[in-house]
Amino acid sequence: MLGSVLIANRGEIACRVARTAKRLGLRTIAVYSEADRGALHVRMCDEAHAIGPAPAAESYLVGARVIEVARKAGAECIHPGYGFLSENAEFAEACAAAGVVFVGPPPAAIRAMGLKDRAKALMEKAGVPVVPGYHGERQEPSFLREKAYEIGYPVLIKAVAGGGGKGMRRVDKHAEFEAALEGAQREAKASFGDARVLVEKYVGAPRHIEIQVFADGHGNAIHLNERDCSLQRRHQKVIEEAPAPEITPRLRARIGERCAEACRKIGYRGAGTFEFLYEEGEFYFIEMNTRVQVEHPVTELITGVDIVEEQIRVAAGERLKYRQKDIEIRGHAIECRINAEDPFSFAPSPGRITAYHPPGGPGIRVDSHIYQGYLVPPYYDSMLGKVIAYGDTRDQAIRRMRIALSEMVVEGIKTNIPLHQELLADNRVIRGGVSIHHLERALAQRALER
Ligand code: MV4
Repeated sequence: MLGSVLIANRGEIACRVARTAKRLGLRTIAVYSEADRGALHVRMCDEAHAIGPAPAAESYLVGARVIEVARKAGAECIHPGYGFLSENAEFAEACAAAGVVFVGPPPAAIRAMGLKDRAKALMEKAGVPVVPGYHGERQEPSFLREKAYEIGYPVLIKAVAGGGGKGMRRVDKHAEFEAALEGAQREAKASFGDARVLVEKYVGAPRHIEIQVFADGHGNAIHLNERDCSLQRRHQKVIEEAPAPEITPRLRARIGERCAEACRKIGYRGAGTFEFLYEEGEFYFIEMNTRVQVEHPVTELITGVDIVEEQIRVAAGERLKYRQKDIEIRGHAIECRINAEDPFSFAPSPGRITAYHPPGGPGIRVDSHIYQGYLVPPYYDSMLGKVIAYGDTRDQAIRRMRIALSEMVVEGIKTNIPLHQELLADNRVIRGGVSIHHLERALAQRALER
């Protein structure tokens, strides 16, 4: 087993990784920017090293700096958390070159999955259902336009290197295709330095359902069931839950096994997530994430698996502790992301936290890095942490969450707690199974009613 870990991240995920690493007996090594001198992850770890100025581009994103600290501190591995360096294949390679284990998949897998066309082609070959469309090499406008016609409108043009909706254009009419293609290519080139696109059938009102997988590189690959992450705004998830409402055990086993089999076929290792659009009983693969995700706790609560522990174990070359038959679903879990932002305008709200009281009690988990007196810096994303509620049933998890949100005190800054309370009072959210458009539609409706 590994003896020490450098955690190349900040905030709640750095604290989350530190907890499991300590329990496994690893020496924990934090890195921090100038803005994070007083951060909780710095206090929680056995030692901490400064890596540069507040902007992430000058600190948390500087791979060479992180590796230099890892070498000096004698870190045996680097856990990248999510964001920052977590899906950077060059960084994973640089770790290997420096003799430090990267806690994540092989660089080739990160690279392959970072390109949507390659990911789709690999998954299609492995028997995972993908969104119908064209994801080949050819990029001539007339050819792609012909493909769009064959696929049938509406279609969606997506940047091959894209993410988070950038370089994405919906096209409703054949006459509008070429202008939309130009726009998508321009945006893709500017954002990713890669103008290539793919064309897909536009799925009208799907849910976002993702499957958590794990592979150990010894031929064992399992799925840890699904999460429903449909409640999102501008590609930022707001509430996630597991299992997904209405998914039957049969459907779950079928899609889960396809994902696990795909992992075996591509020689995947580590934690991963297959993202799907789900509509009318059908799953359509859109992309794969090769990191631990923000919403991993809902999966942990329903399966009892510590996802970070398995990540570290697999990185150390060990076998997974679990076989597929060991993975069960017990109860239901729901997660609210608590952000420092105005609950109406969504403007970020950095500043000093003057009072803090976290919720608690049976079935409540809080993954956060904030404390009374903490100064929320303006440099990073606005997430302060997550409240996760667990119950025997979905209804009980939601009840516990409502009470938890009402108990929670965060003063001095604005938070989105009122938004969560509003959503958990919405009958369609309570019923479950809303589409990816629900939150933005509900917000538009709210704006009209004010
Ligand atoms: C789609 C889609 C509809 N049809 N693909 C958005 C960003 C990227 N991750 C994939 N996205 C979508 N791809 C087809 N063929 C709708 C979305 C989409 C979306 C997907 C998941 C979660 C939230 C979303 C919000 C808007 C659009």
